[in-house]
Amino acid sequence: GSVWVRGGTVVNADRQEKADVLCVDGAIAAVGPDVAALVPAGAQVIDASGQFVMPGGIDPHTHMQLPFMGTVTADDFYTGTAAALAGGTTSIIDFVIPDPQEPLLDAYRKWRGWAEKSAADYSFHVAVTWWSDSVHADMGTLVREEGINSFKHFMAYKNAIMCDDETLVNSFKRALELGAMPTVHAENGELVYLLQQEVAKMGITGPEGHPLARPPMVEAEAANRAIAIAGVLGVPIYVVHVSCTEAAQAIAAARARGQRVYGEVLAGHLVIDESVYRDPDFAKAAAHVMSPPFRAKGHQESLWQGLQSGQLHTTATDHCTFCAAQKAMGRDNFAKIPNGTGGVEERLAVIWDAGVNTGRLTPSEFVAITSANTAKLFNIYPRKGLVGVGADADLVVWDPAATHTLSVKTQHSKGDYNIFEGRTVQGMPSHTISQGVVAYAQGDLRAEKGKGRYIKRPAFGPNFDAVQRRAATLQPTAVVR
Ligand code: DUC
Ligand code: ZN
Ligand code: ZN
Ligand code: ZN
Repeated sequence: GSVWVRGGTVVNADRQEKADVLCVDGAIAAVGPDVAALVPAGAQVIDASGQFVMPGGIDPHTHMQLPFMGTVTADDFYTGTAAALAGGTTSIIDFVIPDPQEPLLDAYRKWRGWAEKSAADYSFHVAVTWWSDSVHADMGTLVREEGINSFKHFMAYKNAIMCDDETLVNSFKRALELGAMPTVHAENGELVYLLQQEVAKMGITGPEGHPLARPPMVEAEAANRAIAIAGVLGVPIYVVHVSCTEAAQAIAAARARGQRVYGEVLAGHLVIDESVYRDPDFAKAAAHVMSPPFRAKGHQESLWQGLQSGQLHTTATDHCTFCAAQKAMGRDNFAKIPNGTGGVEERLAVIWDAGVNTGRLTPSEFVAITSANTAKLFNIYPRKGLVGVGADADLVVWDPAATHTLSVKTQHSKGDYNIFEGRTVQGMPSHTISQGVVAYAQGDLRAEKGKGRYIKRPAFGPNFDAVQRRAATLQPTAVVR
């Protein structure tokens, strides 16, 4: 089939132009001012006049169907990717999270099975939650045979999936050998564990205790430690969900020293502050429990400035929905509230409205931080992240005049709460095209179960040649200043 997106303004990370886009058999066949002569008979036509035509969003951080903290998230790979498509996001990178001692390849195969029902294209970061020779070997198999080029490390969640320094160091070194990107959830899990008990001793058992047990310095310590380890080894590093000024500063300082450090920001952290945890309604406060927590308002400006200055690179959601009944598991102890919030469907609209409409970001900068940068850092560019001939026909047709009030009542996610509830945004997708097929058209979601494909991401890491050279000369005593 073919789709002719007519009369819009094509926005890429590096250019904007008035152009039609012709999609044929899942790929972009032409981009230009006059593609009419190339359009096959019977092509579907979308009138994009007055609209922007951008690469579909890529959310580099989601957790569909995640078994976590004694329960499983509400959105599975079908409902979660369907919600993504409704919001203009055409690819996700989710996480395989092995239990400690579980072979990485076993966990990987399990997640591949769960993800078969995806409606949109997907890929995986694989978490390294423990260390052994078999983990070292499995990382090699995942990179060489399965198209995995990034490994996740949880520095929090003690007695569960937390990495100690031995695991971090060994896994980062292995990632360097393989040309893969290590990524970290940066929070000092020992401090969180201690502070959760201290806060409880003070008699605070409700969700207002959650941010008290996870202050910004807990995140900054872990970010600094991970960055230092990566710096000594000479491996690039990607810090997921940077939520506070102190962690953003750690990244900027390392980059100023010439280190390859990348930072991801969640849509929620850009616009929601910690006052939500003081809501007297347990359900509302608990619905916002995710880690790292929402912060005092001042941190939002640091995150925006990081994205504007290019010191922070990607935006994501950490989409990880739990319903009220699940959040109630922590009724008497905030530490037992399953951590996670939604957003895969709202990310683009929230960032457009709070970023582009306010003048913080240009439309091209918006494309960079919602799609192109992720494609580049995880080595799927320009197949993804670009409106260009030969790229996958994953597009969002964006109506900058459309307004919508975000709400649980209109969302497609199976979560029963919307952290952006009541926020009116201007700028919404009118159409989402996935693999050259219209998957969403003005309120009509046509997500198809199983249509999503597993996307392999070849190894290399940014500037991998230089990294390899550095690895070849790495001395055990080398210290990088
Ligand atoms: N944080 C969350 O809020 N949920 C899933 C995992 C995480 O790190
Ligand atoms: Zn090795
Ligand atoms: Zn995390
Ligand atoms: Zn996460």
